[in-house]
Amino acid sequence: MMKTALTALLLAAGFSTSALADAGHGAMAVGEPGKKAEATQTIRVTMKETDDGKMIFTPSTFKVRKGQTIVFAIKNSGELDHEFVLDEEKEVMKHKAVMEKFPEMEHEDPNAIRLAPGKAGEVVWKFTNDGVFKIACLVPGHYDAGMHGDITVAKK
Ligand SMILES: [Cu+2]
Repeated sequence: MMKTALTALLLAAGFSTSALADAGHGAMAVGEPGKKAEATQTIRVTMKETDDGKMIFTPSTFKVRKGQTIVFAIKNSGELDHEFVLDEEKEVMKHKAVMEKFPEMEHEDPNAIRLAPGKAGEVVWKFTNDGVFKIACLVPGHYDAGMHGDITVAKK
């Protein structure tokens, strides 16, 4: 998405431009886009709906180390579109609120991927800070149906 369009959406949703600046790339608490050649681990993640009405990531908890570059190899095994968004919790919750107002909003960010049913893709990410971060699907209703998880980044 073009930055001007995103700014307009965020302003319409009641967010300040400083909130947008906080979300700027290059200084994200969760880390930065990784280079696949530097990846030390590939983690396979499946996204799907369950028979009892939940939506899940499998697995939904992850442990990595600060400084590691991870390839998340993501498969949508469900019957609906799903997305994998990687960020710190406060950014995930801000983004979730925007998505609820603008469900058609698309992500073109390196920390996120949206996949149609049956599709697979990758997010390559370098974790530059320790802490606990989130993965989430921000298609409206999906987070609340269970579609989120935690990534714990340990100090070296
Ligand atoms: Cu979803």
